[in-house]
Amino acid sequence: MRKIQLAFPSGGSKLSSTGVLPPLGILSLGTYLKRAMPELEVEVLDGELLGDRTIDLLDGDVLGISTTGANYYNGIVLARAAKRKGMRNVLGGPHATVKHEQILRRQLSVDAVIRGEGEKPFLDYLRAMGDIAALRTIKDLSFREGSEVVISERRAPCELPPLDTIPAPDYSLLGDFGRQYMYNFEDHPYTARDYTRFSSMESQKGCQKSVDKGRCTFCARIDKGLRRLEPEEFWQRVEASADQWGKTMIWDYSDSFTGARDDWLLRVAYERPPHLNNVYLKIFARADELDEVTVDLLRHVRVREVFVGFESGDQQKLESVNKGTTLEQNLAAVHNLRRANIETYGSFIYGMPGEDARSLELTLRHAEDLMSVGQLSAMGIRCFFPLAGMPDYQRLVNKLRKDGCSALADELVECDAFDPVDLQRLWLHHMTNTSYEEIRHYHFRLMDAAHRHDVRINGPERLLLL
Ligand code: B12
Ligand code: SF4
Repeated sequence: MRKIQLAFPSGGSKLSSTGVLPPLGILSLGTYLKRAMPELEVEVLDGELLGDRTIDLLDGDVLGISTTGANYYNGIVLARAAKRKGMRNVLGGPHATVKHEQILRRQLSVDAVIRGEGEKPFLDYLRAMGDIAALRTIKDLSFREGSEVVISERRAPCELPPLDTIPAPDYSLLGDFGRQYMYNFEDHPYTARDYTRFSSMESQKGCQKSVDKGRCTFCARIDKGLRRLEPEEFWQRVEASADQWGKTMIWDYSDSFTGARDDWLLRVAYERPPHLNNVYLKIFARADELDEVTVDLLRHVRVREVFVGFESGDQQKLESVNKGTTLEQNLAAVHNLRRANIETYGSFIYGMPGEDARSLELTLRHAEDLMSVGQLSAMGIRCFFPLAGMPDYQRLVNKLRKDGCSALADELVECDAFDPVDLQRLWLHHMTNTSYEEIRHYHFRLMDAAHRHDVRINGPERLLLL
């Protein structure tokens, strides 16, 4: 084996970070493989940046494809093209982790699927390729052997490596295309605010809330437990990503940054190197964690923007998806953030279970209250997207059966993927008491309110994953 290529297919909504931040999952994977097998040529291809050109660039021995529920179909187009060129295809990422068996049964272009965190099992797979007995011993691997699909056992959370041992991503794996991200950043809103670099990292894997109170039913995350970088390693990685001559924004993808119940955040705040005074962070956090003390620590860490999932303005709807937050906590969170001069990016979902005109009205009012009390930089709102792996995907299957649509329910279970927009429409039809038209009507009203408050908001074209 001479060369391995890792691709993130395009798909889903185009956001301001699309084509500006490279895909961290396959960069991390590629860095790990290159370090373990230095003789191997490793290339990372971002379909969000390259579009249809990705296919022309396929020329390795193995293609690793990173899948979500939104980009899976484009991933299969890549896999078929790669197969025609004689490559071996391995899928990974959140979608393939859940639908591994169905994928291997239905897609002959796919040779194997790795479930969950890919670094170690992918390396083991590359080393064992062709040796069926060795392949069978690799945990978190599914592959086809003749007409049989072999599914190995899953790694227990305690078998996963400490985060500090997974190397920071090596951006040189992007080759010449790496420069394109910098050119695209010139049109990003952060450039107008004097940032000279925008980068991403992941300091924590897992979600403490799902450990303590169970997962939100609309969440499709695949990691278990909670692991973090040591604060010293955290700051070393921040420093390595920073532009020492300019102003840097780093988006930490940990979900949530403020979730740990111990003193991790305190240590991170305490150990901040004073010379990194022009490096700022954007993070994900939950409203119930953003009390005054925590927000003060965020200010010390130099967090500038916090992405908070408010989801709905109807308390009953929040409870129906096991969100674990209250409307009062939402208001307190934006208030505390504002006092610390930290902006909030507010995220909402239309089409909660049982959503109707009344709950949409409550969401509209709550969003207005949040804009009045807080310092909102923007709001992002989508229609509910039930993805395989979410508890709500199973809820939809159950409801379809109850509504007499058993064939459709079976198809959702047995398929390797379902068209994303059809899924959204099915959900609205069977799980809510509203319609896409009514949602659009409320969205236009919310857009008016956002414009009055001078808060950026997505247009209606982003409500569905068209
Ligand atoms: C950052 C992010 C984004 C960014 C991506 C920017 C970029 N260029 O990377 C943006 C904002 C654009 C985005 C968009 C979307 N996202 Co998003 N996003 C995330 C987030 C927060 C972090 C992802 C990440 O980089 N993690 C860090 C890396 C190191 O981990 P990783 O990506 O999971 O990769 C590891 C494993 O998955 C695996 N792996 C991944 N790929 C591969 C490939 C191979 C071959 C192998 C072997 C292994 C492997 O190994 C990797 C290393 O350990 C996750 C939630 C989370 N915290 O994971 C959601 C998440 C991935 N997103 C999700 C969704 C739904 C979306 C959207 C559909 C939203 C929308 N409505 O449009 C779009 C789809 C985009 C697309 N093209 O498919 C879901 C996916 C669920 C699913 N089943 O598909 C997640 C899990 C959120 C959630 N809670 O449900 N997203
Ligand atoms: S949506 Fe966020 S808080 Fe809820 S379970 Fe998923 S990662 Fe945790």
